Amino acid sequence: MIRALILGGTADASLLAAAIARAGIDAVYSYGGRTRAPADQPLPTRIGGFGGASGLADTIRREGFTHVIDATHPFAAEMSRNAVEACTQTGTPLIALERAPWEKTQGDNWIGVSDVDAAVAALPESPANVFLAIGRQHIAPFAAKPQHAYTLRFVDPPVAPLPFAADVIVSRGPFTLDGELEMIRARKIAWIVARNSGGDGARAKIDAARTLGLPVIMIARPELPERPRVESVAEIMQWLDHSTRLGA
Ligand code: 3Y8
Ligand code: NAP
Repeated sequence: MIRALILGGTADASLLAAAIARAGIDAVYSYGGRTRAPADQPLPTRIGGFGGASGLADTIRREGFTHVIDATHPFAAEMSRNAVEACTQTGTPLIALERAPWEKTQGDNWIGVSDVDAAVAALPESPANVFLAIGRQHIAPFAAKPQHAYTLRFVDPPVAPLPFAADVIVSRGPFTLDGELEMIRARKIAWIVARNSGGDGARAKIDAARTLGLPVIMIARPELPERPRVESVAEIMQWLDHSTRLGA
């Protein structure tokens, strides 16, 4: 009998939760607890960390999970690493639902960097209007270049003082091309810093940058350990169905 743990927190994870609920599969949806009011899910939901890989392994044993689906974000590297370790420790089948990275296309002006520090280094020295579309958790390094006029975008209003002067847009996304074009034009944004998240929820700013011929400093995804990965909900449902037939 399947009892699945979904490590969620993304648009794809929400689509997966709906499919699993429709199929009547016993499952629990897990949020990391990063936002004040995460979207409701059609499954029993837990919020907060497990306490590292060992805590996740204990949860798998205690709750009797037979399958783990890592549907977290490509930049949620620690969670993904812990899932690989915990599922190895407990011998639990694991699969990742991971969308493909965005590919540079005709007209894109991308500056590829490996991490946030390299993104700061890639910004010009002369003052510019810069849009940091990388959330709340990793903005501190930009304090090294306070000469820029920064626009940030958070899911929730900031609770702590910002490490540098900035204007904060509070918006959860998914975002639209028209909305991004309007915001970028209104603020005369000249540089955009983004992560290569993939998916549709965050890509409107990339399309807007191409339309306006703006440079995008694109932060590459972190390396993740090997684990089975698919890009569609349908493939996850086949994986679960296959496990059922094998009596896993
Ligand atoms: C808590 C769940 C849905 C899910 C929506 C997707 C799309 C919109 C785009 C920009 C980029 C960013 C950020 C972003 C996007 C979707 C998706 C996606 C990027 C929620 C959610 C949770 C989070 C956590 C949050 C992070 C932050 C990152 C904002 C819910 C809304 C920048 C990623 O304030 C914080 O602490 C926020 C933290 C991790 C990255 C960061 O380091 O700040 N996501 N985002 C999940 C949990 O607790 O487990 O609140 O309902 C989910 C979504 N965020 O149902 O349609 O699927 O990617 N999320 C990035 O791409 O760089 C915004 O502004 O252009
Ligand atoms: P992270 O840095 O990889 O994980 C840090 C710790 O947060 C994990 O070790 C775990 O704590 C806890 N955690 C993370 N995701 C969890 C989940 N789904 N359920 C339970 N605990 C979780 O994670 P992150 O980048 O902060 O992302 C947190 C959440 O936001 C994830 O659900 C992710 O899908 C979502 N999200 C992230 C981004 C992004 O840009 N990173 C974008 C969109 C959505 P313990 O070690 O205590 O178990």
